[in-house]
Amino acid sequence: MRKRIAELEEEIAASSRKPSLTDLLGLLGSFQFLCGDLTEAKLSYTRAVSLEEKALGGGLGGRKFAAALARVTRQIEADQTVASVRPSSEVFSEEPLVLQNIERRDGTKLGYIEFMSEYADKGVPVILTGLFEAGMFVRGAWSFDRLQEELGNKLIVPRRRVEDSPDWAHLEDSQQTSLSEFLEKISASSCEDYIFDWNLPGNAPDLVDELRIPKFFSGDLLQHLPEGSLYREAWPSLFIGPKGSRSGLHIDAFGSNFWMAMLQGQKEWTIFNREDASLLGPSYQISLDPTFAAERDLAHAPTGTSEPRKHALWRARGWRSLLSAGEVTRLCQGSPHAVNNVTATLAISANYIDTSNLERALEELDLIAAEDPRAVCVLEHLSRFRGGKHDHEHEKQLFASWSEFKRSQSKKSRNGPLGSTTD
Ligand SMILES: O=C(O)CCC(=O)C(=O)O
Ligand SMILES: [Fe+2]
Repeated sequence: MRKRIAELEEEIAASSRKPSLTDLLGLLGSFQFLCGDLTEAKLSYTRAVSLEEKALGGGLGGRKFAAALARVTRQIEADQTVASVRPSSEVFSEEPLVLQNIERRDGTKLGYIEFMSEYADKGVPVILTGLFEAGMFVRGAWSFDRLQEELGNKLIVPRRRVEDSPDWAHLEDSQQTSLSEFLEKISASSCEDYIFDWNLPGNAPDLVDELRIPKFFSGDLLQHLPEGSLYREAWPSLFIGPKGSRSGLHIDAFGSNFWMAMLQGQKEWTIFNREDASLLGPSYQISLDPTFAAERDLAHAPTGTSEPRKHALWRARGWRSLLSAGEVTRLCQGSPHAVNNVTATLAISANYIDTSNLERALEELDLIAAEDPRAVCVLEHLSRFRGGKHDHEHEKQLFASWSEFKRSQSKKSRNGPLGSTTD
């Protein structure tokens, strides 16, 4: 709450002009939201948004309060769901938290269409095996030694877990360090920092060139965007975590799907059903990407599947499994998840959009574009792919080379929307 008040103070200090009625309504909405007066906050934001819309005449950008209205609306819906399933007698239920294992499938035998219908469309996570052996990395999977050799002198700002942080996944920036120094510290187990989502295409283009993208993810629609667009060059990214480091419960941004390939060590993944996100006590006070009240319980009972539920929020259904070196996991948009590094780990991952999450991603991008002009272009380009079907083309090749992944998609985008191509 203090962070949000500080932001509001900054906004006021930076504004040299007299506030308009729209700004005043927006500000009033923010304070009502902070005080928990959600119905009133929604009314204030609704009025601010309708004044904004009148002033803008239908443009996509410059809608300062559209995201705020969406946040408070989501908060009201989530709170109603929690209230409807939480009679007070159940608050300290002793029922165990039961989570299923994430299903493992041989990635060399699973068809693209089955992958899309059984996992992507149903919101079910999966662990794919056999992809490393089949050549996902042209020169063999990367090791700590290889990274030390190739990237040792790169400077990186790792993240650090802060229990009460309102930030995404409870991670905040730590001290800058060289990769070499970081690797020394994690092998000596004297480190709480976590290299998290460090951009590889920009920092290690030669390494990325060795990567082959499995057919399950090669239909990434972000690759159809003009070169340099927001999100297009952001992934894959690198994760190096010491034993015991952790990312808190979160949902990935902009309605994106996610894959992670595990190069070294083991991570414990806990994933909740996306329909049950409200049961985990989300707060949308700071951002469209919520923090969760259930994070605290999860962080203190991260292993095993039979600890008692701390409260009825634990009715949420989900999965928990160890992801080991040589395996690749894939997660659907909207699924809350938390990850615990059981050993020191090395992994790469990407967020992406395909036909399974396009509609959802467009909804989120519309809200992001309201404030961020770079997202307007993403939204406009991706809207052209609406209505596309899962593309059988992806059955043909197990992997796309890195250059095919980047180039072929931009070539296709010149041919028009998915479904209108004849290939
Ligand atoms: O490996 C991790 O810590 C989780 C990564 C993750 O969930 C993300 O980047 O969104
Ligand atoms: Fe995530």
